[in-house]
Amino acid sequence: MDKILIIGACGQLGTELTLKLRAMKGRDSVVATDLQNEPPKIVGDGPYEPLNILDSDRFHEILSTHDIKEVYHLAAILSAKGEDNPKFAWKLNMESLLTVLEAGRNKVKKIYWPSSIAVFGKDTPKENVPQKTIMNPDTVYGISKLAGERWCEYYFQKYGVDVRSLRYPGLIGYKAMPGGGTTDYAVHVFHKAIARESYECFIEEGTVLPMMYMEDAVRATIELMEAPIDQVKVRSSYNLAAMSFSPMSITTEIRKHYPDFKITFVPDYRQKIANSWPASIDDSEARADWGWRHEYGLPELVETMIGHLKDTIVVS
Ligand code: NAD
Ligand code: AKB
Repeated sequence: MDKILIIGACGQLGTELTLKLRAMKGRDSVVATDLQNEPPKIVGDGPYEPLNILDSDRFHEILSTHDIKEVYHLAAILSAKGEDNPKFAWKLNMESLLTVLEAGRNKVKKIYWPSSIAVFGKDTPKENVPQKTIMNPDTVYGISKLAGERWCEYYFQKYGVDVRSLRYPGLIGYKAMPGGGTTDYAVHVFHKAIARESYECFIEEGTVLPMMYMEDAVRATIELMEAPIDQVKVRSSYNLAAMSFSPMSITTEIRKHYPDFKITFVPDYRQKIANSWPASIDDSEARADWGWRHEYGLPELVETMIGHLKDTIVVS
């Protein structure tokens, strides 16, 4: 079996993708890497190498040592954190992608690199955003994701690099905390409700954004990576969708389980980012090309998140 390398394996998505790929392909077939010297316990069961992906010599050393054939490159600075240090966000998000794409011209046979709804901006239609539309992102994160999509298509067209990509909505899971995005509120809100604490939400109550339960996102990723090559027709990045909701609509759903849950809305700089993103996405090309189907809507998401978190969070 071809060996897989995951870059950014200890993050919100990487944790769950590493666990799923190891369960499917065997723990020794999946080498997890991230900045830290030791992985957290949850991803600890299998090979792990510390890697700063800006160190391309170290990346190539790991590729050779483990004879890696597939790379999932997840390391990035996300939308909110990116605005603190735009130059560094650009450097990490772009340099690392080019390092990985170059490896795709040699030994690596297949690459996965995620894009985001952040590629869209305030000139993009708000509802049912089609695959091809006006983009004009407003954040350094969105600009880097859009440029990244262009690089992916370029490396596919020019060098035949088999790089595949999805434009994820906000991802919500219970195994790892989010790492500096605008949609992070949709994870934090569960932790507060279950701890019986009130939550001060940094996004306005009525702002609707596209979202997805992590299990759907991980399944979409693996399905795209395992699709026959002739079914992968979009070589920039596929639109991907499951549900859309606002802070108030997720609160209403959570209150079915925790009727006393209190939330206040104190928008900060992340509101402007949220305002620039669409409310809903048309993912019909992913559905037609490689059979994408989401499984979780808002009620299923809320029930599943609470079901998993309620025994692990201390009630205050
Ligand atoms: P995260 O911030 O939780 O995880 C990123 C990981 O990358 C972290 O563990 C971090 O330590 C690691 N990392 C940072 N700098 C690194 C470096 N120089 N070298 C190696 N590793 C480094 O992010 P995430 O939410 O897991 O996102 C993963 C990918 O999915 C990103 O590319 C992100 O843009 C994309 N994405 C995520 C979401 C979401 O809602 N989580 C939505 C759309 C797209
Ligand atoms: C963020 O909010 O930055 C991410 C994303 C949608 O890319 N969750």
